Amino acid sequence: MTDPFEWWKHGVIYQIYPRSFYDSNGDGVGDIPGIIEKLDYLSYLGVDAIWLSPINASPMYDCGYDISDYYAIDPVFGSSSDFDRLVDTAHSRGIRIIMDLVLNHTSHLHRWFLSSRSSRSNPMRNWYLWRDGEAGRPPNNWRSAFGGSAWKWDEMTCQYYLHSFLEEQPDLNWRDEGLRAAVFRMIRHWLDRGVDGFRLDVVNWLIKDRRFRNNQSLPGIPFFQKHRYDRNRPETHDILRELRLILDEYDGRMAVGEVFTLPPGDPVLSASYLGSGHDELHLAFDFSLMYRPWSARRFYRALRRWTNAVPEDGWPCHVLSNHDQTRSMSRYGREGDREKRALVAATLLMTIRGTPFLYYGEEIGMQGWRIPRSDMRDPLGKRYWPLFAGRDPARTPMQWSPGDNAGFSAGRPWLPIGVDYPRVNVETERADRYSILNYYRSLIAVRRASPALRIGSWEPVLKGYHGTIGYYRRLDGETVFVALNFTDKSRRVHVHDRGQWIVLLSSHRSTNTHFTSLEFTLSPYEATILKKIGPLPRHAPADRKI
Ligand code: ISL
Repeated sequence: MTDPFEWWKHGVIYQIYPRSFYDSNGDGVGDIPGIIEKLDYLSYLGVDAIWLSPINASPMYDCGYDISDYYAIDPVFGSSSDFDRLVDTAHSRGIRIIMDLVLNHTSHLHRWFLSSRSSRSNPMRNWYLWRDGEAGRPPNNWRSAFGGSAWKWDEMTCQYYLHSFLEEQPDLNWRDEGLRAAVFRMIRHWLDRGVDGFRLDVVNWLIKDRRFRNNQSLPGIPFFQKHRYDRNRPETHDILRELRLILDEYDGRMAVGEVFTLPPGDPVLSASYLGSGHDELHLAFDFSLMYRPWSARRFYRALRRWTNAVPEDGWPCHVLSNHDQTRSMSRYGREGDREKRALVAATLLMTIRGTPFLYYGEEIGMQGWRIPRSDMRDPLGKRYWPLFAGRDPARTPMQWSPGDNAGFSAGRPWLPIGVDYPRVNVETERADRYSILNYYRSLIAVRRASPALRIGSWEPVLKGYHGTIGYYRRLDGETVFVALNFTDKSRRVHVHDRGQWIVLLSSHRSTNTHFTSLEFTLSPYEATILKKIGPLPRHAPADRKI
């Protein structure tokens, strides 16, 4: 039986970057009424929940990851009542809402920071991290993730404040009881308004070393440092335990944390934020797959490590793309093989044990396109141009139709539309039986109908050698077998398991095709999901091959 309170285990979670989803009022920026209009589409796709990147009031120095009022909705996205309408309408369709919670920092224009900054004796002074410098230099060697020192000198009170990202994003001081209480009050506010869960931004950075010790940096390369004292401090777990107690007071609410690490990722660290599996985060992102090149062996190993790291009572989740990374189509793809690889990756994402997170546009095969400097909006891209294209390519507007502006907006879109929109768009793909969109939709439907795929065991048998991954998913009497060919060559599958199988879904075969063994040839880039329908009947020749 599916426990409705555990929807976050069973369901598919779809990430919406609100600026880019659908613009209902022609100002070029996606908005909440636009999301409401597209709930039909999300029901058609079959997702169970949506995670919204930040929609709170913000001066948008970091596209909303710099919040100036946690209680308000930014007018560019709509009103407070639009948000309530979104929650109600989504709920009436069985779609849950996950909000982004940015708790490591606020905007420099948040009233907490304005107070904190106003004087050394302000009651909110300690809500942020203020320090004296050392002989005219910053208090220590910590670096901002976006480059440069993480400390900013403030003339007003002649001290430095810490900012792990932009200087417009001062870090909060989670050791302060008053700050903690204020944040937890705000969290209850959104839970009371019916929000089903939260995605916690850089959750592993919340607490900093009490003594502000220097990080070790490599000689001669100060920007390459081990973040021992400004990230992953042990006290972070206390905060998560407190948060979990609050969430547990409500039915069916969840938290997923962004445990940010650089490549190659750190599954053991990510899993540590799940605690015992019951007392910290419900889910934690591990970016290993996102950081792996296209290789069955590398993917298999990353999955194995991640699966082994998750505590027995915990639950994994998987993600191939998000608003900070190059889209999977562009990352894994190779000219000519792009779409084929996308189907293999999609099949893996939707059939592996753990909750899949699907980034908007992946289901139609959107790619990242280089954005001209004059159109760039991401502060990182502007800072590092031309060395780094920034994060805008992964944030271009959703491609709805072959019409003007890909049907995203009646005005000028905030970012240019991907050049392939006449072909890669929802309307065209809905009508094409063989589109990526229809494949995703079928995958989600197959997953929904199969308890083994949703919550069954994961038993790998083809472990990435020769470019294939194959695994069983089992629950009670149900057995599913998934075979994935990562290569552009045919590959033979030999698994000794006699029985009758039917194809639930395949990138290359018709649904319901009958197999009498798991000995068959996978076409180049074939992804096939089989379901066992029983033993071989007595009269069938046991060695008949397909
Ligand atoms: O985006 C990155 C590099 O391309 C990452 O270093 C990113 O900063 C990291 O994943 C943390 O991301 C989160 O917090 C940031 C925000 O800019 C990102 O959009 C968000 O996902 C600061 O809030």
